[in-house]
Amino acid sequence: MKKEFFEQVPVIRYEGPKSANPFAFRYYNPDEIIEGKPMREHLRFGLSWWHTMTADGTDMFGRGTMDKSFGGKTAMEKSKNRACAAFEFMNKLSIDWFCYHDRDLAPEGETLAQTNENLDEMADFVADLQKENGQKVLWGTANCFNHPRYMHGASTSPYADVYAYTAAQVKKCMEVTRKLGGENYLFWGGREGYETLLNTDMGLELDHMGRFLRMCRDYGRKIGLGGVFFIEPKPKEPTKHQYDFDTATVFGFLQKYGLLDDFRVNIEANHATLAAHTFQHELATARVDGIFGSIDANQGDLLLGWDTDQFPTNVYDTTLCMREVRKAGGFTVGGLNFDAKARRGSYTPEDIALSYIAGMDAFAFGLRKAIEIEQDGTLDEFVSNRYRSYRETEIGRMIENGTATMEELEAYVLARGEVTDTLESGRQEYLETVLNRILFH
Ligand code: XLS
Ligand code: CA
Ligand code: CA
Repeated sequence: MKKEFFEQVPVIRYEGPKSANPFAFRYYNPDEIIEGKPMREHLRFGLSWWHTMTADGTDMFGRGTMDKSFGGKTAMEKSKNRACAAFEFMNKLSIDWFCYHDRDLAPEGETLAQTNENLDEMADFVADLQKENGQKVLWGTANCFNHPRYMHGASTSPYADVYAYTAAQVKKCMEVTRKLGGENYLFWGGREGYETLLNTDMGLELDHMGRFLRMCRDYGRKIGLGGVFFIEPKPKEPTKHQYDFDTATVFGFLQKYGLLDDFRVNIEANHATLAAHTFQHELATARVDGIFGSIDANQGDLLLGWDTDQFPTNVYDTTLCMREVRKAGGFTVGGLNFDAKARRGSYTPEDIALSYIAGMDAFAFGLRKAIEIEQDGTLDEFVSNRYRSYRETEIGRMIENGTATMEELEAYVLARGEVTDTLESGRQEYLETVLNRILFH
């Protein structure tokens, strides 16, 4: 008989909003058809291998509180048991996707060749589990930030040998991701950034990173990685100033280095707040710039100024997020990867399931409410009406279609006089009440 790793966790089913069963979904009903497709396809939930299968609660002040060996004794045995446990967990929670770093899947060896062998063995193992269970890779990525060789950065390291090592590691990770049928491939900046300009040539480092990503794209396409390359913005941590600060910064970078056709952003909620933006702002920026790709679903704590990667339960955020996702045309390539971990004190295997249920239900609630907001129409009508002078007046139409000149605008205002009388209230508090009415009826 197949070994069960999460014995304490039953198969999680939808029981509706009134259910008080902790091991049930109240809003996520995976196969419920909404607008012609099942909820699971609207939300495309993903499991993060690192937080879920390997991270043991170690933090800056203390050792691990969770046993993530899943009964394995050697490093490879642990990796294999983790993989079996991951698929069991995804099956029990109706999760269809997963994301990983190369080093989450397999342990590092003494040499790169040995490390690659371990990774190949694990890739075959995981590929078999995929065949048996059906889950797919939303994205893979290389961990080019943990090892001491990356202390000064990876593709932005001042040392050419480290740049070369980074390329070798990413090459292998792309090949593995291709083997596992990965839809997309991700670059999170890791240590691509700096602490002080006293020792840093920023222009050179950015050029190296741009060149590196072009090389990765070309190699990825060459081996048949057909999806999207994601960049995940983050403003700080581990470096003081990360080069991929936020979505707007990444957009400028992609433009400058000619990467816009192949790259989009993977937006993480906690990184948005670290950049002093709302999650919604980052999503809206990506939509407006045409580079919305995928989401790392989590939330930070505004009283703790670091990357806490908590499971998302704030329904205002999940609703406004799903509203943006829908405005961007839904998830066409990406999904909602839970880059989130149970708190260090929530150390039992049940807590992992309860955390995922909390996050999945918060986003399922958000999806349902985002649709209700559209059906209600009040917010969309308000915004549209606010800009009506660009449609309904002659001068507005001239501005809108780009024909108005400075001279014409000056002549218009000289003839019309003061314009303050045209302004209306922004009605922010009323609109917040509209949102509450829809969320909590
Ligand atoms: C770290 C990032 C990282 C990426 C994948 O802050 O969130 O986990 O998502 O490397
Ligand atoms: Ca992330
Ligand atoms: Ca994070």
